[in-house]
Amino acid sequence: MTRQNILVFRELPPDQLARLQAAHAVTVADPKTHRAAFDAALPTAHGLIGSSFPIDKAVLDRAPALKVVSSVSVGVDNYALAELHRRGILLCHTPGVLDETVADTVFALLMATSRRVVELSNLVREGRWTKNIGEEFFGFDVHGKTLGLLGFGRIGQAIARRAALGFGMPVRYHTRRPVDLAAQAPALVGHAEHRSMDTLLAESDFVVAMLPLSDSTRGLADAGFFARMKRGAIFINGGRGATVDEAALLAALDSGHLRAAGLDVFAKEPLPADSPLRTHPRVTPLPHIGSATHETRYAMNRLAVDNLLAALAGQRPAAVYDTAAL
Ligand code: 8YV
Repeated sequence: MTRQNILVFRELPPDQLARLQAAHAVTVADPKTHRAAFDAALPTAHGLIGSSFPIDKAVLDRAPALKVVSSVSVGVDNYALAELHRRGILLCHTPGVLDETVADTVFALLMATSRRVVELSNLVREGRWTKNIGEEFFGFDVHGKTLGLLGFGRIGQAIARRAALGFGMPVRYHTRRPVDLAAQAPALVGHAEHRSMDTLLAESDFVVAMLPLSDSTRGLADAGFFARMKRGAIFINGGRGATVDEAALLAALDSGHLRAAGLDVFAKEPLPADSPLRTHPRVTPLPHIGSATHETRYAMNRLAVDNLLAALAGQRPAAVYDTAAL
């Protein structure tokens, strides 16, 4: 196999970097910190690997030799899909290996918002626990409540399993087409039911958005969406921040219509210091840690390296994203 040029644009675990260096000429340059080195390596790069940086038309225009982009993420909203498709450049990603970890993160947000975990832990930390906890600090049960899921792919189904089988929660999900549970998720047969968006919003005590970012999901959770949610319900976002109109979310919280919100993703990341979502008393914000465990990030990096090595060897990578499916 001919040695080709690889540009690594986000740090890899040393042993995974070594796998690439054993087979190819590798440049490591994170554009956020080493822009000049990144730009200098682009014109001769055959393969890119990394995440959290927009690989848009401008970047692709300066990479004429590029054959494959291997993203260390399941989400592909950082990539110019139509341009990649038009240029015949392969896009690989890392689905599957992070499903359970992201589902755990979403459940942590569900529990933290409903039981006010962060707020009450801070009460203890700040020495304000001076007498038995009274009603003003009570939370609301999670078990037995109705969970509404927007997006019912692998991660959505992992969340549904936790809810239905672990917490006795009736699950409602909304997707463009009902899922054949018997074939795709037999464990959820009898536990998860498809609903129209309006019915799901009206029925659910928790609404969890696990949506990829696309033209059809951008700003989907707007004022009308929140108004159609049940009074006192909790909103969780574990997908992409830009699927939510954050001003509408704040208004729904401030009006008291929504009880709370748990957010792992934001329209702008890192969340700007002046964002009211950062300090809102009924918002539990997290710094996009959905997949951020040692085990899962390592598995994502290993799969991304597998994908890249296979593509550069002319073999079919394990996880190719269909850039024609716009
Ligand atoms: C990534 C994610 O870590 O996989 C995704 O789509 O959102 C996270 O798991 C993140 O994209 C990396 O920046």
